[in-house]
Amino acid sequence: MKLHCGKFTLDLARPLVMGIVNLTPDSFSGDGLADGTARAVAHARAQIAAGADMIDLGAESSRPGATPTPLDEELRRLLPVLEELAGCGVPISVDTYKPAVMRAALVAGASMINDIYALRMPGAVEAVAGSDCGVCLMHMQGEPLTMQQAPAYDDLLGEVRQFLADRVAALAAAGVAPSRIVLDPGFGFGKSLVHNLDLLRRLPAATPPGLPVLAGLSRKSMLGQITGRPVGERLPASVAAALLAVEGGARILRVHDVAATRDALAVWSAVRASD
Ligand code: 8Y7
Repeated sequence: MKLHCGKFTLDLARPLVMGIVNLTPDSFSGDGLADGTARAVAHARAQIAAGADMIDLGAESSRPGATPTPLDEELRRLLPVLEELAGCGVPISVDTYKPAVMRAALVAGASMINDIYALRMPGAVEAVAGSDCGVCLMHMQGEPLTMQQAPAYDDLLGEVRQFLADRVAALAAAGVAPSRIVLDPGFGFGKSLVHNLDLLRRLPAATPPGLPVLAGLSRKSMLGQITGRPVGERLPASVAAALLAVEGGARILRVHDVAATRDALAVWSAVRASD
């Protein structure tokens, strides 16, 4: 399986690692890098040196309870970092749901758009359709401000899968090739602990077949609920969750801790590669 993102073609024969670079001042995982372009660029380069196959830049917080970031502020945080990283040799993904940010990011050299709203904002599909960027479509119930208040499903796996299938159809109708699309069940986005565990246990049933799956579990509160540990002490739990996602078929892992995740994947590959 291959994923086309701009000028890059990613081979998903082995699971890939996407390193998270947060440009927000209020990142829940304690890695916010606002107002520090040089620090953010250095952080991204260190992740690439540690084996990140791609980088995800986010300048608007999407943590539970977060309030929206104004467009000009998001661009002010994002563009200087993106411009410096655009030639770094790996695809740069931009985590945004605003069509104007998508367009500016693609001009500035982004190869992928990672949208927690799965391109549901008016104009978002059009913003990516005219380019050849990769697209990550994520499931979310509700919106960040309120999504964790009372998440509820009649049929969790069926609803997540149908939502993603509908979004793929909307992109296909706009001319976006399936080879550009990766799907994400959206761990923690309008989900209780039980929902998150069900998704991880039954990952293949949560996504329509045939397209690659990205999983974002790194340092998330579900891991805090399980281990009782604060966000800064969730590395072992994050690595365990990442491996479980790979066992469930995930092909891209969105993580804060690239080196540790790569080591875990090396062990996984050594055992599974000869299957
Ligand atoms: C995810 C994500 C976040 C995720 C995708 C965090 C932006 C919260 N989580 N994007 N973004 N998947 N595709 O814990 O799970 O990093 S923000």
